[in-house]
Amino acid sequence: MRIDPRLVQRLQTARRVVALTGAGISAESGIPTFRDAQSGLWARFRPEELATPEAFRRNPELVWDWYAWRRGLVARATPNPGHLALARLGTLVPDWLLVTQNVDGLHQRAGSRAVVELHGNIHRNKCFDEGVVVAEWRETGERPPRCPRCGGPLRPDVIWFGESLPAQALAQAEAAARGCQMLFSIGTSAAVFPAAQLPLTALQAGAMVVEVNKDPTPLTGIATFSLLGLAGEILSRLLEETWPA
Ligand code: BV8
Repeated sequence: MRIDPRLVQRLQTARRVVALTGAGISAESGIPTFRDAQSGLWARFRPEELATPEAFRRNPELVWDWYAWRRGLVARATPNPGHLALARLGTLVPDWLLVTQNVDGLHQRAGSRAVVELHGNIHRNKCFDEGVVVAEWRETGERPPRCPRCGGPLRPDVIWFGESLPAQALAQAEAAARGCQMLFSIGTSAAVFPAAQLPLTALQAGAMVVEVNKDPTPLTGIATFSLLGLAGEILSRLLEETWPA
């Protein structure tokens, strides 16, 4: 499927561009999305049931082990052409901001700078009771490990359902969505708020909104352009058509 020349021309001339990514950008790196049926031991759990403070209070060891399993997947994964195309676009667009819902850190490993992580990062842990990041603790084999200061259980430093997003990151993403000329919504089901509000904010501010997604989403019918397919292929082709190597 050809990319509309109006989209290419806009990207060539735009100064302020935002890219919002979701789990779909990491799917081609072998990391299951929230909607994918989880594999193996985790097949019987839905992410929405595990990514909550209630789930952690009810069964901290289960939630800790789920994140440990996901950390293992991320450690074995490498950035894919979609991550790499976005990193390259970040060097070509004058005022570029990459906002991600993902917690896997693959954008940073692909070379993207100034990544706004709306939902935290799976590689950081914090004390469940104090809320402060904990980088080192005594490994006793207990899962979850204990905070070295207060003895409370450690938890991943990610934003769970029902938890507020980091105020500074959200404010930066919202300001960028209001002020941009173009916003890409990539690999996300556009169903979880407040992240899913960002493309709507950009639309209302008069920006061109481009969806790049494998399946239709609530955004598909209202985006300026919706490119259905794999992010790795589409973003690589877009980069090539906009700035031929
Ligand atoms: C909040 C981090 C204020 C953790 C995540 C009732 C009670 C409480 C809250 C709510 C409520 N009703 C609504 C809410 C708000 C709630 C919400 O939006 N719920 C939804 C389900 C309706 N939001 C929140 O709770 C947020 N906080 O509102 O605080 C508050 C406080 C108290 C009470 C009320 C409100 C916090 C939300 C953040 C949760 N944390 N992740 C972790 O990673 O473990 S969310 C997680 O799911 C992701 O980060 C992402 O944001 C979201 C959706 O996942 P996606 O990234 O979109 O992935 P998904 O699998 O859904 O889709 C992948 C897409 O990629 C698909 O469309 C697929 O087609 C496509 N794809 C696949 N492969 C490819 C591809 N596309 C291209 N190429 C490919 N190769």
